[in-house]
Parts: sequence; C-alpha cells; structure tokens
Amino acid sequence: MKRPLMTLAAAIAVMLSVTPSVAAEHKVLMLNYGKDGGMVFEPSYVKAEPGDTITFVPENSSHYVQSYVVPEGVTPWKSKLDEAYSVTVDKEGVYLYYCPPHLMMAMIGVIQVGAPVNLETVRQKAEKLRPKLVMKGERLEAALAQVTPAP
Ligand SMILES: [Cu+2]
Repeated sequence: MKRPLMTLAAAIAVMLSVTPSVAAEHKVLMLNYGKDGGMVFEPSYVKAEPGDTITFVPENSSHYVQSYVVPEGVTPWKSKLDEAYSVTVDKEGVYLYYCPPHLMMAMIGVIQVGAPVNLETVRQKAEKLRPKLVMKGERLEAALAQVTPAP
C-alpha cells in the first residue's frame, strides 16, 4: 500500500514545481510631468497578485505616497518625502492611495490585488475624496474604471 501513496506525493511535488508562485515587483514612478501633464503616479493603475510588491520610485522630488483606502485588516501605509517605498500587498482587494501635497492635482493611484472584494467601499470613499481633486479629478474615475471584476 505504500507505493500508491508515494506516487501521489511525487505527483504533487511535480505539480508544485511546474507552477511556482513567484511574487512580482511592480514599479510606480512619482513624476512631475506625466503623459497627461502634471504630477502623477505612473502607472496609476496596477494589477497585482497577493504577495506582490509595489515599489514607489521618486523620479522627481517633493512626492510621497499614503494609502487612502485599503482592504479590511491591512495596516494603512505612508512613505517618507522623496524616498523610494515598497509595500507588499498580501490581501485581496482594491487599494486607493495619493500623494498628500498633490492631492489637489489628483496625484492618485489604484492597486488591484486579485479580486476587487472591497470595490463598493472604495467607490464610496472615493466620492468623499473627489471634491478635493481640483484639477484632473477625472483621473480618479479613470483609475477605478480599470478595476476588473472577479473571474
Ligand atoms: Cu506628489
């Protein structure tokens, strides 16, 4: 009876080695002049998987990043001015963040990790944020419009 059991274990080992889960690193640049002009996170929408890392890179100075909405159970984050900052996203859902000094100019971004389990909450909180975006506020809707539904 030992042989079939070992075969099964060997089969599982092969399956695991064929589909390794390699965490990806996504880079988001903090720029003074993005493609649509003005200060931006580029790309402003990132699709990630649980375990991936997002690194914010200050290509230009005077920027930093702070989370605004995170999935339940996630500790909010905030970087230091002009410093690169990495966050590992372990929980599924939508993360909405911004650059505090340039919120008025809609320097905002969205990270989707797996399924958008908290999208309704994000949309509600985004409505409260929207009046603070004096210029290019449509970026908020544009970033959220890229969120893809659960498979
Ligand atoms: Cu900024």
